[in-house]
Amino acid sequence: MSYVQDVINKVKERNPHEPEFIQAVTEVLESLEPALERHPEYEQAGILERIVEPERQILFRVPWMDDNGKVQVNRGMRIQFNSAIGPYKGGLRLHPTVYPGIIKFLGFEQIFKNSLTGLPIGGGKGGSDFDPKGKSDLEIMRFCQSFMTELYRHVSADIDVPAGDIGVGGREIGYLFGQYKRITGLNEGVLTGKGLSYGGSLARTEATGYGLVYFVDEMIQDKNKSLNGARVIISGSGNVAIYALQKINQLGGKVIAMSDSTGHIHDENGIDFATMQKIKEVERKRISEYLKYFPQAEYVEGESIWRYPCDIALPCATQNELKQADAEMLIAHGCYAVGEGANMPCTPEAVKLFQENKVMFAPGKAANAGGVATSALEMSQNSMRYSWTFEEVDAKLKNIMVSIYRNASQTAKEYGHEDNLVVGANIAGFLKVANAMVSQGLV
Ligand code: NDP
Ligand code: 2IT
Repeated sequence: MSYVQDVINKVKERNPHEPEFIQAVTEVLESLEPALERHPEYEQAGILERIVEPERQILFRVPWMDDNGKVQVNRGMRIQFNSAIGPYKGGLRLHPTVYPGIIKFLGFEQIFKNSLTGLPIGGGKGGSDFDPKGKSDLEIMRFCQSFMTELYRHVSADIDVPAGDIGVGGREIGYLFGQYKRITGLNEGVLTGKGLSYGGSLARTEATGYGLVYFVDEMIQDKNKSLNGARVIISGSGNVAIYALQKINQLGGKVIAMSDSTGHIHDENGIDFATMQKIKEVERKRISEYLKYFPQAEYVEGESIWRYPCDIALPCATQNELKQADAEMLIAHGCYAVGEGANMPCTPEAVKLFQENKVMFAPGKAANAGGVATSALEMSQNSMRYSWTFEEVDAKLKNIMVSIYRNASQTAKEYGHEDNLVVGANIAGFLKVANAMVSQGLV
């Protein structure tokens, strides 16, 4: 049995109740075969066995009081996966589906994504099964303060730097930061995605969505296609989706459908950025509200958002949201490119179909790396006690996304898998981390 298959089998045996983690590990490890053939020293050094095992997993109780004076208890966690190339870095997710298997899949992906950015950041992820939906501002604050009251002892600007993910945006980062500072007295860059008046970076809010579109733009231009006039479907309407919408509109494309966890809207005239931002980011309402402003749009529940003819599909909501049947519909309708704004939004069956049908496919760990890359730029600015302008950060972000595309594309070619960005991104991200682990000895 090959080294890779042996390690995958062990991961399945040791993590039997964590299907998302097994899925992420299988996808990455299987694509590394060509790199491991060239580097037999990695097996001797146990690199794969070490890289699939988090360096540290912290699980804790998060008690908080709701507005009725009743005590509620959630489960909090932070998984510090790999620090070979820098401090642990990755978001916090607040969603009822969170359990260690989800955080481990996200933390594992984050190792390779962070490596691809070219910046010195290791991989980590955290979160809680707390459901922010329908909670008051004060409940969110009490939860965040309680979460940080445990987490503070495990994080710092040089140890582990959390940020946002599903359910965590500027408001939550603000409460978490305030509590960290109150407990430790340290005014340091322990979190990214902070408000602009207390250490946040310009363009961090926009970065993941913008970066996704910069990546996809570079990828399709390589095949002589253009965003100008392209018809695009974006799933989700959160942080990533909203700013992907804005950038697509700026570059001359048209977004014809977007969704939230309740349903989706469809409008062949193209979706308006300012209205979407107001409904979903400012007012935190349901996406169906969009029809109040644009009555010609339609609102649909219980049907796939991938059913409309489009050129480009950008899944930006959550893991495994785009399945085989969705991929079949997209291909039948002539979709030629898919860019993963979310982490692992396409199932392995869907990815296989895209590749077999020559649909250009941008995997999440490359295409959505603009968020964490800009977080690393926020860390740099915090260390320097300095702020770059929006244009400076945006230009750096664009350069980083183009470099990630070229690196993944070039690596795929070098290892005999031309046009396969899954193989290219995984190998390129892996080599840097593996070499750092070898250099640092058995730790
Ligand atoms: P948000 O919480 O801002 O938005 C999430 C969006 O997806 C919302 O519209 C939400 O709907 C929808 N959604 C969430 N869960 C489900 C579900 N189970 N079924 C259907 N719809 C769902 O999160 P982000 O935009 O930050 O994150 C989206 C994805 O992007 C995640 O996979 C995240 O890991 C990834 N990502 C985020 C980065 C960032 O910088 N924020 C960076 C890189 C990746 P509703 O409004 O109804 O809740
Ligand atoms: O999945 C991700 O890359 C994020 N949620 C962003 C992480 C970060 O540290 O900015």
